[in-house]
Amino acid sequence: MTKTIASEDLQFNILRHLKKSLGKDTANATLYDWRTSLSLALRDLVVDPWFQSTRKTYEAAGKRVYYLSMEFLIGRLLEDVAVNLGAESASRAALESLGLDYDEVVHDEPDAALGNGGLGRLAACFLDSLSTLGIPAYGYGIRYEHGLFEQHFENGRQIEVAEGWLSQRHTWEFERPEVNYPVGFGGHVNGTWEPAETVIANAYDTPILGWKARWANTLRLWSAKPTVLFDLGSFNRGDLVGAVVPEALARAISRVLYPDDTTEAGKELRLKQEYFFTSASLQDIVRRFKSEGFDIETLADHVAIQLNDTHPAIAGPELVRLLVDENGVDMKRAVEIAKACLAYTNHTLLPEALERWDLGLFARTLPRHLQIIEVIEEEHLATTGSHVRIIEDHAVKMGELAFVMAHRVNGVSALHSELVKKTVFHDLNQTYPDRIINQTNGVTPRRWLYSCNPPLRTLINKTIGEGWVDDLEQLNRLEAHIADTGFLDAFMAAKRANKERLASWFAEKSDLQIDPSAMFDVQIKRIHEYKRQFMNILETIAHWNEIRDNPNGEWTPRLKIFGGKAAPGYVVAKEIIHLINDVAKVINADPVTQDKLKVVYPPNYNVSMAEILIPAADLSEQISTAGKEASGTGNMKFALNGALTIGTLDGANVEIRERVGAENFFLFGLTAEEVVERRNQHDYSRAAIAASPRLTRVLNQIADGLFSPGDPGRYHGLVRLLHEHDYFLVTCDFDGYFDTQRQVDAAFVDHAHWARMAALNTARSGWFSSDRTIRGYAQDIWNTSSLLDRS
Ligand code: F58
Repeated sequence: MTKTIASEDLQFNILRHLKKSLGKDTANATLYDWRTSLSLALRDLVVDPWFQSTRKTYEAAGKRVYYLSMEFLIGRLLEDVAVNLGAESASRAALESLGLDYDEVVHDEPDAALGNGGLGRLAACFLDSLSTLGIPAYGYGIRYEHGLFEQHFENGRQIEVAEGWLSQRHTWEFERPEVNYPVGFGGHVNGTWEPAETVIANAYDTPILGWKARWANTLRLWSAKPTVLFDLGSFNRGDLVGAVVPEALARAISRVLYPDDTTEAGKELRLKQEYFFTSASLQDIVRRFKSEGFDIETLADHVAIQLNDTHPAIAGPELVRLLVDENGVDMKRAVEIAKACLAYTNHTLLPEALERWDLGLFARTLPRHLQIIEVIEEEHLATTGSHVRIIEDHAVKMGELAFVMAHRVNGVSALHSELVKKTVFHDLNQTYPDRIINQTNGVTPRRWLYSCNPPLRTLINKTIGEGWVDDLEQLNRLEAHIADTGFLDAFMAAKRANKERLASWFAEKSDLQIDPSAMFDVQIKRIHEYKRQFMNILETIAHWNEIRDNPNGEWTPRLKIFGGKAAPGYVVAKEIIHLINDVAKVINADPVTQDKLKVVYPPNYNVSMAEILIPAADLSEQISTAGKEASGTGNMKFALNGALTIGTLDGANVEIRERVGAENFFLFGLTAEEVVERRNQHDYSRAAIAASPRLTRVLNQIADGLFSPGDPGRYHGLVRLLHEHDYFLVTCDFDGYFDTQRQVDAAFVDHAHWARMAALNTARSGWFSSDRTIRGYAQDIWNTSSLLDRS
């Protein structure tokens, strides 16, 4: 339980750390020094709850959850820790008395961006919920030296620059030089595996504190080190570069987060990264299990391993290898034990995103694992009569491997889980009919409402108390106030305050003047064709045309906000970014539409930017081609913060709409089934373009170079794509989207009604807490429970 933290004590400890840990005095301390000192002072307070949780876990001798993920998109931690400790106001006061501003100090922290997007952020939300719920758990991943690249725009084009979060001290982690494991690659199997190359995985632990500091789990990230630090022989022979080569090769494994898997080059390194962290994690898990004196036969009673997508799917054969080769378990039994421990979460239906490794590469890198996979495959084929192979077409199929080796496979929204059964794993689902289940994603209310939205948090606390923070469904108590105009006014005043905060943020970063009374219409996510940022910008142009055609009409002022990065090798996504920036330039300079329409695209969208944008949004764009977005989690964050959604029946949009009410959601577009049917129609995109004068006009304007006057051919490729291969049906959904946007315009100016719809979105989004999701995993997959004593 939290003790009240006195600001005087905190101030004392900040000054102590400044002097004793950083060797600085107040006269020459920088913002970095103050932030680090505050972080260390707060970190001191995390250690006791962390130790207590570990002690209780050992005493209970029950099951631990191990969440294996290539990505943890954490963002900043300082505010998170302050909030969970109940030390926010003490920190504010302590800094103030030192002449410092808390918000400025907190915002100085770089994001830990060890992830690409939704999948990595989900892992971070899950860690938060596991700790809040008091479920003993470890997150396991890679301590990348460079997280997700920084995005810059040069003349509207995306440029990638290496990110360097570790160039500063990362205050939250504890290095564990004594916790290290060898990880081998290549070589031969002569009875036993003799790897050709070995690197060392070295652990770094970050405590993850739950709400009210009742519990803390550990995020253990692995860093790759060489077995021999330095080749002194080469050095002494004068080969100065050769002397550091082994070190450089080993360290390359944890050097950088893969921003995509679209390039051939570096694939081998990616496979090595996956095996590296999976092997180290499993060695650590088995070591911990054995240290408690349990019989290896009972592993699955103590260990639940969740695979976050296929990236750690090598865990199946690796666990079997550890059991057979290092613990003398019989092969058949080892496969059984491994299956009982493992479960797999699928996050995508895009076939190109399901990993497959070239057989030659796989055999060269992991020869022993290939043998084990052959045994697994043989057993699967022989015992079930299934024809689905794991090794096929000269490739190892990691989705199939993960599926066969898991006792449960889950999708991440109701629609997605059904589509997983019908499409990617259709045949395996027939063979193992009870294996696929659903666990709809969720988001942590601590970060995504309590911390990022102080005005709304204050209003909610005043209205229903603070119980919602770890019991989010309590938000439904707000519904009792929905007819109270005082409450609705206060709700919209909170929104307004967030919009003003965002407007000043924009003013600081650019010379753009933003009117906070305009509708803030936001699409923030990775740039991908299926997410259809392209459709959004086409609609923006169409709307601009209509305003120009009738400049004295009653137009609802709108600010279109885009944010997101494209994978460096994804050419079409990068062209879409360029187009959005080019369109923004033209529209923002147009005196006719000046106060009616603006387009902004702040570069380098990340977790911290989301924390400013989401609370300020009026409209949330969730417009993917139905059947393509597995779930979405941004969609939940927006609804929770009182934005209305314009969206398709895709991913978790379906469940959001069911919960907030169809009348509080702007629906358009083809359904997943209609999408499949439409694709079978001849020349569907040309037909859709021909049937829409509005879209035809926009495409002609782009093709004529209206937005790229010096380079009129710049977007011919994109325009042609829509005519010839509009796989994501932008053309077919365009008119429906445009018309629905006009309904949004009309609704927005009815302030009272909009306020009611917005407040209902917040009141009815409680189910989308990641606490609910984690309870589902604990019950349906892991068979674990909370160790919190709720006294
Ligand atoms: C996302 N996947 C889904 N993948 O697209 C999204 O619908 C879902 O809400 C989210 O997972 C959480 O379930 C996703 O983010 C990746 O980032 C891959 C990482 C590895 C490289 C390829 C992209």
